[in-house]
Amino acid sequence: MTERTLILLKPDAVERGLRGEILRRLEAKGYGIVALDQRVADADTLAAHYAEHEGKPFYGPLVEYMGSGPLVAVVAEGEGVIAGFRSLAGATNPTAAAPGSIRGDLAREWDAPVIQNLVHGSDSVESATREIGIWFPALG
Ligand code: YYY
Ligand code: MG
Repeated sequence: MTERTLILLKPDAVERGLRGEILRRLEAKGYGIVALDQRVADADTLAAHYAEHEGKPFYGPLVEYMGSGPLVAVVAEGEGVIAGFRSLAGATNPTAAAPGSIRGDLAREWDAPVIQNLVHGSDSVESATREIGIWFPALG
């Protein structure tokens, strides 16, 4: 089914100059880019985006880190893109992420905490709809 997903290239992806490499993988797979915007996320946006994680031990460091510098918000589109991008991204923990995945190939745990795992991708149709509405209200 053609669907849309919300992708974030996290501040570590921007700082390390990996935007092109990550977007290359997205496009090479055959997904389309509907919207793309680099910005510094404000606290309200991040609180809404990560509401499901509120109260977890990594929540505070996560939202603080995500607001610490520019990130790139992307809406991608394609057949099965929600699961497909999470497959491209790999497991949350960079050490567990398979070689060939964005996190498996490019993220590392020994000099950065797990919150710096380069990318976010929506995990369901409901999450994607909610998150696209947060980051790109005009598309919501
Ligand atoms: O969807 P995904 O990004 O793979 O993981 P989530 O379970 O939604 O967690 C969001 C974000 O929080 C994750 O990308 C890194 C961070 N995090 C963490 O630092 N430590 C954990 N044990 C779980 C998640
Ligand atoms: Mg998630």
